[in-house]
Amino acid sequence: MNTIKKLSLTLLGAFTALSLFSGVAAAADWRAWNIHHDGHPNTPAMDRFAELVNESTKGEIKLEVFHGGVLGNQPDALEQVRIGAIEVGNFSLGPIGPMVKEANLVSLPFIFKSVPHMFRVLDGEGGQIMSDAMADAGLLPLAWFDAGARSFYSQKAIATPDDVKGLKIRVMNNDLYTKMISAMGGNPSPMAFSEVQQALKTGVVDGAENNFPSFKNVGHYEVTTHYSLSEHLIIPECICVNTKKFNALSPELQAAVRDSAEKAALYQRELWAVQSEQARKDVEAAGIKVNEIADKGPFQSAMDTVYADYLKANPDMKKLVDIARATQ
Ligand code: GTR
Repeated sequence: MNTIKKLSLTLLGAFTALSLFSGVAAAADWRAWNIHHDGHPNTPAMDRFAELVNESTKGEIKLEVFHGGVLGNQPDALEQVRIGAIEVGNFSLGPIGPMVKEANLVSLPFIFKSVPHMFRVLDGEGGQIMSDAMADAGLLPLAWFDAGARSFYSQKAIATPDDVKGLKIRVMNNDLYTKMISAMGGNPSPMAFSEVQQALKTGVVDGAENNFPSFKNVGHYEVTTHYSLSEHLIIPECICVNTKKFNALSPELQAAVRDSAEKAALYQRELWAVQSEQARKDVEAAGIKVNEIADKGPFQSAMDTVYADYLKANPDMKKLVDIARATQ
């Protein structure tokens, strides 16, 4: 071994001993993924999360949020968090379903009666089962965000499932959504969120489905004419952290990170309530025709085969479906 190597090994040893015995943990740089841009409620909520983490851990965790999906599309970013290449993110549970079976509960169309009903399920036994399974898969949920309900938009009003017949509809990556569209006679087209505006504009797809803030924020309303309130999916979102990195923190740091996420989620829900109303007003003012669907019964009945096939292939999911249905 040459002298320089020996010297550097000695220095390294001394440094390790020093940091082990000084009791000072090294500061960790954490990156957070966010798909949204300015003008969407989740962006300031994620900024608030970072501020709270940085303050409450006194800089022991330095969290930086990367907005606008610059760290990759959602399925890729989820894999990155699972392996710990990105520490944390604001994710929809939609694309988590293909990775964590239990999380797919929320992707069954019309499983929840309303957003408050969804939160009651998440806060109960059903939410615990989902959280445990997500944590086992490397995606530990720290808090839940509101993402309202998803409805269809296209160049025509949709009032019955028949109106979806023959339409090419963009969906997120999840077999349940392709089956949902096929059950209405439409042609599902799974695609990354970042590609949807162009696909709508060029007619690669005839329509898509989302909540008002996303419909507005990335300009889908500029390239469609009608938003039809089918509200077929109520999908929560999480602040999810890499399980191993979270579990490796001291109990104090874990509490600080969890508390920061919970506070950021409360803030997000407040912002959501105001800004989703505002997004609807804004797109209407820009010329979008919004149609209510008084009777959602035909959409719900069209999902009978989706449920039957899904529960046949995944009989163990019946327990969660029953829990959701029994939750008042
Ligand atoms: C949004 C959601 C995003 C993403 C997007 C999509 O409502 O907040 O995480 O899932 O929908 O449709 O891909």
